[in-house]
Amino acid sequence: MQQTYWNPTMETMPREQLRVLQDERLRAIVRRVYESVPFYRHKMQERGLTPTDIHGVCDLELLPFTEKQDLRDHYPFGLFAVPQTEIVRIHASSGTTGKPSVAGYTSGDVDRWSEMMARAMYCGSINKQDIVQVAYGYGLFTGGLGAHYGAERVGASVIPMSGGNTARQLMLMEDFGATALCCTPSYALNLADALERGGISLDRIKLKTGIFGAEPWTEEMRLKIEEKLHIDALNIYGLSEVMGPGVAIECMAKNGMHIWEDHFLAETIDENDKSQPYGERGDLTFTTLTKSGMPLLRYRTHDLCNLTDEPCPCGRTHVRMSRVMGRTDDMLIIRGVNVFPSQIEHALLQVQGIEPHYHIVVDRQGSLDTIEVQVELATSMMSDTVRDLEALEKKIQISLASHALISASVKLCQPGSLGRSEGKAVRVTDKRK
Ligand code: DLL
Repeated sequence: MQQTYWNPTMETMPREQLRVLQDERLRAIVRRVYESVPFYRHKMQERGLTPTDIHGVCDLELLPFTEKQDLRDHYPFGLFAVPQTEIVRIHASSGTTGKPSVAGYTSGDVDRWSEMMARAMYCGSINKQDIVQVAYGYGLFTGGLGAHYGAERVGASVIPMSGGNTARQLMLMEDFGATALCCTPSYALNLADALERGGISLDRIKLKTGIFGAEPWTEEMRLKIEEKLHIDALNIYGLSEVMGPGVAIECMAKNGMHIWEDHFLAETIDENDKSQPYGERGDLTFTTLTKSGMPLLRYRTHDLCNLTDEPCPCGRTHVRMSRVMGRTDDMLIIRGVNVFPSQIEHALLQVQGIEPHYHIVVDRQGSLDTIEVQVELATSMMSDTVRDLEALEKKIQISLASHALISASVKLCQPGSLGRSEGKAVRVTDKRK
């Protein structure tokens, strides 16, 4: 596989050498948080630990976990490891209710983040020849500015669109000749549909790559987007507490996202809080090795995935994480069956005749949970008879039963009738809550 690396030394570093670097960086970060963040000093003291007990990655399991609640308890700046005068940027997690979790960045952090996003751009073969349309939201959300700085770092021309205003997005995409698009996968699909609806032919669009993330999506959704836009669609992962987009990104092998392990130590943790071997699904947990504004020890993301260190054809040596299967707090329990919205997406996209626009409504009748899956018909199905549509409904139910193990009622909706997202899609209404 033909690949150009942004930072070949780091991206292809032999794993033994990477481990030596991680050991060194881990010792340094533990010392720093012990000295400058009272929360971590107390947590370590409770465990009878001092920084000299941590010799390297082999001692990682001795360290305490950090939960989102810890960030909330120390809202807004209580976990910062530097004086406020050193902080040049503040971001906060998405979420509309309650206090957000806040992250502070020093100029060094912003520089390292841009470098990691530049690596991500190169993973998608995006370079100074490219025109990058950033349709992630700009603001407290890290998507817009994260992608922006990375695209600028590789010398691309950036169109800082932010999210929304679909008609204008399409006009400028065409007029400016955007070759790369950064947004959520659900918004990419909306843009693709709007192109189709507007009768804009794909020859007028120069897109070749999409860098999509910030929400769970399936392999089937990738194929749909690639087919509709004629692009390579790559998955990018990140979270504001740890950095923002670019913690991990797929290369053109499209087989898992490389986690930049010179900056982050990743583990997956099981229900008993034990670190698991590669290959086992668990709660993705990060220790930041180089962050200076707000370093984190063993931060529990609650994103479920597995890790692999199998060699990748692209030549990068950093471990890969699988797609996020769901978050522990996204999991729906329907009559005792655990199901993630992404399993429902997977089941739906096995069936021909519908579009990947769907919404899940969970309710309770008496003591019984009910689940309705609303999904849009493909325009080509609109002329079908009632009997054909009933047959389609049945097919979807069977697919849901076999792929997601749920018995759901299915509501077929008119094309374009379900709400569209401009950022992260909201897939579920749970009326039981
Ligand atoms: O979503 C950062 C980001 C921006 C990532 C743009 C990628 C692209 P938060 O708003 O803090 O940050 O949300 C983080 O989003 O814990 C996951 O649950 C979810 N998430 C992010 N990327 C992916 C992905 C940004 N590729 C939370 N697949 C994370 C699945 C994702 N879920």
